[in-house]
Amino acid sequence: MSVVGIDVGFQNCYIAVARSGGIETIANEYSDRCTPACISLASKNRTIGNAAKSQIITNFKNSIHGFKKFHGRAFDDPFVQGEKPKLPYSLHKLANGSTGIKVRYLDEDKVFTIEQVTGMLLTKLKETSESALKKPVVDCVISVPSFFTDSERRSMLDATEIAGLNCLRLISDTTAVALAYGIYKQDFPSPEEKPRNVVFVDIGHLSYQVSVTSFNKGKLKVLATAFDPYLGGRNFDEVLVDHFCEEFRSRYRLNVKENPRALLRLYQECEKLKKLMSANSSDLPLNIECFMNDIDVSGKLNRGQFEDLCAQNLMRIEAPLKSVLEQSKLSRDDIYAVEVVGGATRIPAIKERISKFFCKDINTTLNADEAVARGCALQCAILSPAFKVREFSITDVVPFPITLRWKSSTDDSVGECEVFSKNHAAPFSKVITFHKKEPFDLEAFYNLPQELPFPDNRIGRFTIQNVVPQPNGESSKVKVKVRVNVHGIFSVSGASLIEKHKDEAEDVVMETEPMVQNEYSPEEQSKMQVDQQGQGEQPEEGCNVASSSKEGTSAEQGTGGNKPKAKIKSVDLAILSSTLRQLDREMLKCFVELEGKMIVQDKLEKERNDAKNAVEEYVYDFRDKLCGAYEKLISKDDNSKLTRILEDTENWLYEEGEDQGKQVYLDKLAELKKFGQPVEDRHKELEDRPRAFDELGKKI
Ligand code: ATP
Ligand code: K
Ligand code: MG
Repeated sequence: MSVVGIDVGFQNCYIAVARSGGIETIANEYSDRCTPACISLASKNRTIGNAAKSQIITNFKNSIHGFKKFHGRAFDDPFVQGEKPKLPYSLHKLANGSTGIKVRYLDEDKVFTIEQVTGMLLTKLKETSESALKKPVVDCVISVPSFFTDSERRSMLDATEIAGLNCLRLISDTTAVALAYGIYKQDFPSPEEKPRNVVFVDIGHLSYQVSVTSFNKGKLKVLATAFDPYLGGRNFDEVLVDHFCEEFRSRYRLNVKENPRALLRLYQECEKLKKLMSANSSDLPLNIECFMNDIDVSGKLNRGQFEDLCAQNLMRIEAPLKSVLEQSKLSRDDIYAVEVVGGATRIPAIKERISKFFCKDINTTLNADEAVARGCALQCAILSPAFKVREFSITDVVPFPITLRWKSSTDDSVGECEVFSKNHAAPFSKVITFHKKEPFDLEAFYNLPQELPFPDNRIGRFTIQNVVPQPNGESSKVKVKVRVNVHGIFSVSGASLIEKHKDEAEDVVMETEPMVQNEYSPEEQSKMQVDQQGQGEQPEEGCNVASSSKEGTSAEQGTGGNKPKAKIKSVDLAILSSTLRQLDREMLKCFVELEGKMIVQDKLEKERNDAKNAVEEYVYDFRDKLCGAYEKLISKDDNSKLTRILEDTENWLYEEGEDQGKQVYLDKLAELKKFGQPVEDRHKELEDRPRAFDELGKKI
């Protein structure tokens, strides 16, 4: 079984694998450990990663980047609408209201769902892992921002399925970093001692995330998370772009924002300038040749000026830091260390703000780019039976409180219960008891919409089916199991009806329970019985995905099994779930198939191109030799005859041979070799002869 962790960044993706020697970040075919989150579509194939990034400007309408935040989002979402004018490619509203991406592919207009697009990226990352590990990769752990909501997480999981991956866990970026930080440390306080609290900060290209995590020997527990989902390196690029757009308008009369290609180039140059400024405080130049209307542009800026321009962004650094301290009720003195990762934390002004806030030096002991991927690989290793890792328990938090709502079956009232509070431990399951005579709906939603980086606070509707009254006409006791699973996704994972049998004595325990009423009305809400399955410290899942087989647990388990079992029979009830913007399962199957077809198409196109390149290379190589090594081996006539054949082939490659099938090129190469091989053989023979003499000489 492969053990792979993937950091799917808004801009940059990293892969780490566990090998016997430990965790290693792996490089792609460009010897680059970073694979850009970029996909370029064309008339014959798609390119993904580094090759796609280099096409961002030439093929700008069909090069997709910056798409991670479209997961689980409605097309009408204000964030999506805000991004639309900034994007060189087009967005498209899908039938279910989700965000699709419209491109030209295989000479047709095509709309891809966001799951398909991320699926393409994951296909590439899967292939990269497979060539590093030299075996198929299926199981993996993937990181998501800690503030991803249910629909975003489900959408990401669908993308992994499209790429043929089996995601064992979606883990928060900052939790992955905490794991990478903690697993090898030997000096944590023992479990009964006061834990060691560490703050983790990850500022990437799009987002800013903070967590405060407590460590004891063998375990980590996230205490709180906070975030600014729309503050990242990109905001700092934008400030520079705006600054130079203004400058170029007055100095060169150029309207850069009207020219997508020029704007993309300016973004790239500004990002480079920003990175240079992290290491250099003097004036730095920005030069772009032939920028627009054949005009060369230039400008300069220093770090001080840059920081002035970015004052608004820098002011936003403090709030999430303050928030995690408030939420965890810790003071600055309780914080043992502050560890920062993510590319944008290299900006000196950002580091200064963080350090100033905590009144301590910040640590950069972790690899800022690779820590998330390494943490993911470690989590995958922990989950993998094939890999031996140190025992380490990971408890994450629920970032947004979740509430269930249901209608009364007797009147118009509505019942509500917050089933997971903010920063509740996750993964976690709970059992809630209802008294019902008929099937009923539970609606799950995030009850603090103002905290949500998302305008839609719905999670989904869960219908508990097949509920019937007791034989005597009374309401039945229905136990509903709700949980936040290993991916941080909420679900109603099981329901059972408790049957009482006539001939048996009344179940006293049940009678004395606080809620023998027919149903929960809002007033009775406080009496709502929420049985927590004792797993605060030790999540039931134990981070083990296989435990999904525990779905539909019987009621006894939920109530501690303290009742005489013989009197109660529990019948599992079917649950119909419909979650927000869930991709249709049949559709998902189609996408899996389609991805497979595109992979084949890319492979065929690559083989075709390789065959064409082989012809081209042969022509150049042979021509060189005709003027060099082969010159003395053949007559002048033969030489000019061969030269002509090569010239014809070269012309053919530019004309009707420009776009042929693979076989045509293979045939062409074979034909050329018919002429070339005899010469090559003679050359080889002549080369070998003196060598043979030499070797003979040595023996004598
Ligand atoms: P996200 O975590 O938001 O999904 P990501 O993981 O793709 O995004 P990172 O790779 O962590 O993001 O960081 C990329 C950002 O860091 C870019 O904005 C990049 O310009 C910036 N960055 C990288 N190096 C430096 C540097 N030396 N100075 C300033 N910024 C830098
Ligand atoms: K990254
Ligand atoms: Mg990141």
